[in-house]
Formats: sequence, C-alpha cells, structure tokens
Amino acid sequence: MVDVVQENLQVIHAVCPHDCPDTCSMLVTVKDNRAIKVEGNPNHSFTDGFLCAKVSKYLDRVYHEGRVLYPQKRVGAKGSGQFTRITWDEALDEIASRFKQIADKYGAQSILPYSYAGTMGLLNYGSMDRRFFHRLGASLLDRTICASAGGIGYQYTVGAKYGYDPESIKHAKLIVIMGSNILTANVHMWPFITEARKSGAKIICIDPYQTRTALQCDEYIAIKPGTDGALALGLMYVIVEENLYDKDYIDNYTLGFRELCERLKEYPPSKVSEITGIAQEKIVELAKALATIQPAAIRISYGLQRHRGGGMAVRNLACIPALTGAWRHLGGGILLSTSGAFPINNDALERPDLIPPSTRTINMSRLGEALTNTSPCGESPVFDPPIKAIYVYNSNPAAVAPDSKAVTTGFRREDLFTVVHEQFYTDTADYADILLPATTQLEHFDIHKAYGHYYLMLNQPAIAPIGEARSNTTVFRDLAQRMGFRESCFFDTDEEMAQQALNLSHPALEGITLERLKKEGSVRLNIADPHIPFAKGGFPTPSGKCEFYSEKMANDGLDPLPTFIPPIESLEASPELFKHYPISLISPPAHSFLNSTFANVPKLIKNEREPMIEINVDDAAKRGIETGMQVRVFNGRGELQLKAIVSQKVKPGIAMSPSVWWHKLSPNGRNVNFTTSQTVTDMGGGATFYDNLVEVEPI
Ligand SMILES: Nc1nc2c(c(=O)[nH]1)N[C@H]1C(S)=C(S)[C@@H](COP(=O)(O)OP(=O)(O)OC[C@H]3O[C@@H](n4cnc5c(=O)[nH]c(N)nc54)[C@H](O)[C@@H]3O)O[C@H]1N2
Ligand SMILES: Nc1nc2c(c(=O)[nH]1)N[C@H]1C(S)=C(S)[C@@H](COP(=O)(O)OP(=O)(O)OC[C@H]3O[C@@H](n4cnc5c(=O)[nH]c(N)nc54)[C@H](O)[C@@H]3O)O[C@H]1N2
Ligand code: SF4
Ligand SMILES: [Mo]
Repeated sequence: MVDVVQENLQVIHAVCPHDCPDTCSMLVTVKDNRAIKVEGNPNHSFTDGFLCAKVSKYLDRVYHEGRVLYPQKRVGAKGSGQFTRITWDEALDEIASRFKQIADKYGAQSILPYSYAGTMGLLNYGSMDRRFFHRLGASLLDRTICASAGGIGYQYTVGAKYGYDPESIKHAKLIVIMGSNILTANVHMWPFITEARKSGAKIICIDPYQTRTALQCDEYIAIKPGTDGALALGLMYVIVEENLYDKDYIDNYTLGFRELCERLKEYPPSKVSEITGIAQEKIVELAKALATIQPAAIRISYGLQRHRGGGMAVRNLACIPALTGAWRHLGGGILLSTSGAFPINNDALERPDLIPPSTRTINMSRLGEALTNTSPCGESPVFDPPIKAIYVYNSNPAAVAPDSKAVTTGFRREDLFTVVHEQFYTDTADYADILLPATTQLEHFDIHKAYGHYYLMLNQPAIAPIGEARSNTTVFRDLAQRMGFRESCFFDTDEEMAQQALNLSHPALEGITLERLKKEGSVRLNIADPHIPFAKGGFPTPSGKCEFYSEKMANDGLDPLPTFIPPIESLEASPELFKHYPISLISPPAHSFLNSTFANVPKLIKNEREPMIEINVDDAAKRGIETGMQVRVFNGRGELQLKAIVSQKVKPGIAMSPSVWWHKLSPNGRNVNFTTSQTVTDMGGGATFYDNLVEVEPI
C-alpha cells in the first residue's frame, strides 16, 4: 500500500524484517526517494503504532556510512577486510567460475550455503537461494542456530508450532513467562499483558536473570539455567498428587496419562527444588496456581531451550495446559510460536525436488567443525569432501555462531573461497574473497509470516537501492543464469514467487491473495476469532491428542515420556569441568541490538555502553571483583574481556552477558562466543549458547 500524503510525500507500508516474534507493520515516509521517517502502524492491532528501541532507528541503519555500496574483491590477507572495487559482472563471473571449478574438482557438496534470518521475508530468507543451491548440488544447511530444539520438542507434544493467540492473553488471569524477556524481545505483547493485569491477572516471570521484564512482573522466580524441564515435571507432580488435573480433558484429548503419572513419581518437589534452585513451597504454590486459576497462559520463548536438554524442556512444559485443561479457555494454554499456523508452500519456494539424492546436511551450529574439518574434541577429518567454498548471506557467523575461535580459524583458511553478501562490513565480511552489497528492507519487495502473531504481511520497497545494493533473490537469479540453470523456476520474478508461496486452497489463507495483501498490507489469517485452539482437542499430532506419551519420540530414539536432561556443563553432568569453571554464563539478547544486527549503530551502542558481565556479589567478592573493573572471562575454548557489574540480579554461580557484540568492536576483538560451545541440543541439533561454564577473574 502506498498513500500519497502530499506532493512529493508518500507513505509506504513496510514490514520489519528482523528475527523477532512481533513482525511489525511499519509506515515509511518518503520524500524525493529518501526515507525520512519510519513508524509503527497505528492501524495494526498487534503493532499498535510503535516500534522498538532498535527499529525506530532503522534509518540510521539504512543511511549508515558503513554500508557496503558496491561489489569488492579481497586484496589484503584473509580476514583483514581490505578490498578493491569490482563490477557486479566481474563479481558474479568470478563466483560462477570458482563454483564450477570447485564442483568439478571436489564435487558440488564441497560448497556450503550459510544463511539465517537477517531478514525474515519469505523471499529473501529462502526462495531463489534455495533453488540455486539445490540445483547446484551443494551441501544442505540445517538451520539450527536458534529455535530448532524447542520447535521440535513443542511439536512432539502439541503437534504443530502454534498456541493461543498472543492478543487473547489479555483475558488470562495468570500469566507465567519463562525463558522470554518480553520487554526486550517481544515488546508488542506487553500491552496485552498489561491489559490482563488491569483485569486482575497475576504475572510471574521465571528466568535465571532478573530481566527488565522480571522487574515489571508481580513475582520473579530465579531458576538455574537449563532446568526448566525439571520444573515442569515437578509442577505436574504436584498437580497430579493434589488431584488438581482436568480429568475430562485428559480422558478426551490426551494420550499416555497413566505412563506420565508413573514417570512423575521420580520428580517430587524436594528433588526438583534441588535441581532448579527454586524453593519447594514455591513449586507447590505455582503448580496449584496453574491448575486452579483460569485462564492460565504460559509464555515460553527460546531462551530456555539454548541448553542441552532444551528440546525436552519445551516438550515437558507443553504438557501442562492439557493436564490442567487450560486450553479450554480464551487466553489459556501455552505459546512458543505462531509460525505453524501459516500455510506457506515452502516446497514451491525452495524446490527441494532439485536436491540430488543423498546430499549431505551440515549443521550450522557446528560451523567451526565444518570449516576446520576437525571436531571440537580434535578428530579430523570429519567431512569428505571438505568444505572448499562458503556463501554467507542473512547472517554474521563469525560473531554469532558458537565457538568463535574454531569459526574464525576456519574462515582464515587460504584454500577456502568465501562469498559474503552483506549490508555492512561485519566480522564475517572481513573474511570475504568476494563481498557483495545487499539491500535493506526499504529497498526490496517481500512477504512475511510471523512467529508472534497471526497476520500475513507485505513489504513494498520504499526507496531505490542504496549504492549498487541488490537483493538476495536478484543475486541468485543472476548466478543461476551464469551457472547455466535453465529450469523455468530460475526465471520467476519476486511477485511470482510470492504467489507460489501462498497455499490458497488452505482454509487459513482462503481469499488472502497477493492482490489483497498489496491493498491491505496486513491480513489476519482465517482462524477463528476468538481463537481458542485445542479447546476441544484436535491436536495435529499422530494420535490427534496431546501426547504425554509420544511413540514418535520413541521411534526417533528419544525417551517417549517427559524426562529431565541436565545441562551438559553443570556440576551434575560434568563435575571435573565444574571444578575449573564454576560459573554458568548465559548471553541473552542485548536490549538495543538484534543478535549482531544494530551492534554497529552508534546510538544503539551508546545505549548498551560496552560489553559487560553481571556477576553475583558473593562470586565477585570471592574473586576481588568490583563494578567497573575489567575482567577476563574464560574456559577451555577461549577467553574475552568484559566490564564487571556486581549485582543481585543473578544468583551465585550464574552470570549474564548481554549479546551479541561484534568481535571487532569488542576489547581485544573477541565477544562471548569465544567461550560458547558447538555441543548441540537433545533434539533438533540446536545451539547450546547458554549451556556454558566459565571462570571470571580481574585483569
Ligand atoms: N532486543 C532484542 N530482541 C530480540 C533479539 C535480540 O537480540 N535483541 N533477538 C531475536 C531473536 S533471534 C530471538 S530468537 C528472540 C530471542 O528472545 P527469547 O526467545 O525471549 O530468548 P532469549 O532472549 O534467548 O532468552 C530469553 C530469556 O531467557 C532467559 N534464560 C536463559 N536461560 C534460561 C533457562 O534455562 N530458563 C529460563 N526460564 N530462562 C532462561 C534469559 O535470561 C532471557 O531473559 O528475540 C528476538 N528479539
Ligand atoms: N552468545 C550468543 N550467541 C547467539 C545468540 C545469543 O543469544 N547469544 N543468539 C542466537 C540466535 S537466537 C540467532 S537467531 C543467531 C542470529 O544470527 P544471525 O542470523 O547471523 O543474525 P544477525 O547477527 O542479526 O545477522 C544477520 C546479518 O544479515 C544481514 N542482512 C540483513 N538483511 C539482509 C538481506 O536482505 N540480505 C543479506 N544478504 N544480508 C542481510 C545483516 O546485515 C546482518 O549482518 O545468533 C545466535 N547467536
Ligand atoms: S525488531 Fe521486533 S519489535 Fe522491533 S520493530 Fe521489528 S518486529 Fe517490531
Ligand atoms: Mo534467534
């Protein structure tokens, strides 16, 4: 949608592209091809007229003097970030010819695409790029760095990734927030929570760190990192023990109650209290509240699944609303994500039919291993053929992937051909052999689903590309031509792909055509309003019920019943390691950054001040650490320097460092991912960023 406000002044309907559940509807005011204002759309019920602290500074990003403006070729040493300007034709020819050479010599699987959610737009996130790499026969990338563990865990229990409507939480009488810093990472849900509170709801936050969200809640419960799975078991123990479960709901809509009850006997509150650090009485009180106050809404997010047992933790928590019958009520149940409600035709976008048989898959959370061809425990080689070329887009792996030392060692390889398509000279861009300029959201077309609400949205370009920037879809379309790919899908325009993405025969999308999206900008899926999913069962699991017992998990080699998997780096699981590194370090999102995005915008850096670590007063005293001191944070994988903040917002034995800073904008060029590990989660091969033991000492 484009509104002409006055002569020379247009307002374009855009969508925030970032990896954030809120997927805001943005209005961009443009004058003479220059964007002069971005604001939240006041007519969008979820966006509600405001943008977050980061994206309200989006123009500082679009017009940042550090934008990559034209294609370049490396001239200095690997990683030095020294380039010389070349033309687009030269850049694309070079990439095509190197890919052909490498594929001839080592096989196409020696080429690795590496991307994540720099933009969540369906086209620029994954469409022409996937078609290109599939047809090329490159290694497949398993995109696990964020949400795969929890996503799979949730689906084992509930069947698909959706839950209550976040807007309906205003009807809840009890809201339990776990592993989610709403005021930082999901701020548009907060007004609905505030509305619930005005009608008398109690808000509880469970987090190892007393976040700004926790400070606004009625109650804060500190939990040891990676132990939510045990808490869920303890809560269910009490609910069953005290006969507070919804027998009718369980009989009709769940599977495996009897087996679950057997298992729960192993998790009395006394034991769960020891595991989680939460007092027994608190566990009993919370369990009773969840069973007796309705509607009860649990909001979980991805923070609690960045630990070895992350998948199981989510799987366990997702059992609770079926046990208590909370799903019956408007505003009750649990929510991890809404993404599973969007019937997007990913196969049409990505064309998996083009993948050659038996193509291998590489886990993005183990990029260090892939690039160095050495496992974290030193075994080598791991991959045959080795990775000889990597094409990075929508991601900044040098800074965000775990085990930075391994990752950057890999990128430094002279025999690795590296292409980086970026908006900025990131830590990863510094390692490029060929660096390509990328458009921002104001410069390209896209369509969006969301993972924190139920609206499908369309982003119209507001301005012409800055410099010679090109969108991801444009670049892969051009590369396909140079590689000689003649299938018609390589000629599809962005609009054609957007049409293909919409599975219009699905009832949720009936009548939601591209034309309508162009006219309205944002359209709510055709789901019942009010939306009370699972009020009468209908779980999209194999049995059609909420699965306390999951045959599918058994078939996948997992415990079919809820269980507790402790963090791999803990006193319990690794006592020897714990002796040397007794502090459990979590590194959740900084308020003013979005992963490593915005960590180069001066105003936002100013908000975050400098790379920091919050450490408990007792731990600090033992080590002679005071607020303001520079400290060395280290473990067997690496070390970095941070400024210490001594506080009571973390319990003894726990520390918190807001992330993700760029390496080159951090002291000694190192961020927290020099300490994080390539260990993956119990399911989904997810990253375990918050399962990380370190030691801290004054410098
Ligand atoms: N401002 C801002 N917003 C963001 C992002 C950002 O970087 N900055 N990142 C975006 C992205 S990519 C994502 S995936 C989401 C992430 O946002 P969320 O899904 O909310 O996840 P995290 O921020 O990783 O963690 C949320 C909270 O979980 C807590 N936590 C850590 N370990 C545990 C645990 O074991 N148990 C419990 N109960 N809590 C734990 C952390 O202290 C943190 O407060 O946010 C998105 N939004
Ligand atoms: N220690 C620690 N590490 C973490 C996390 C943490 O909490 N702690 N969070 C993890 C999580 S949840 C995630 S999701 C990952 C995120 O990791 P990434 O997906 O790498 O996210 P960003 O750091 O935001 O980097 C995205 C990059 O894509 C670029 N980009 C944006 N739009 C486009 C485009 O249209 N085209 C191209 N070619 N490029 C574009 C941006 O300029 C930016 O540099 O990081 C993970 N790393
Ligand atoms: S980052 Fe999230 S809250 Fe901020 S504007 Fe984008 S979608 Fe909205
Ligand atoms: Mo993420």
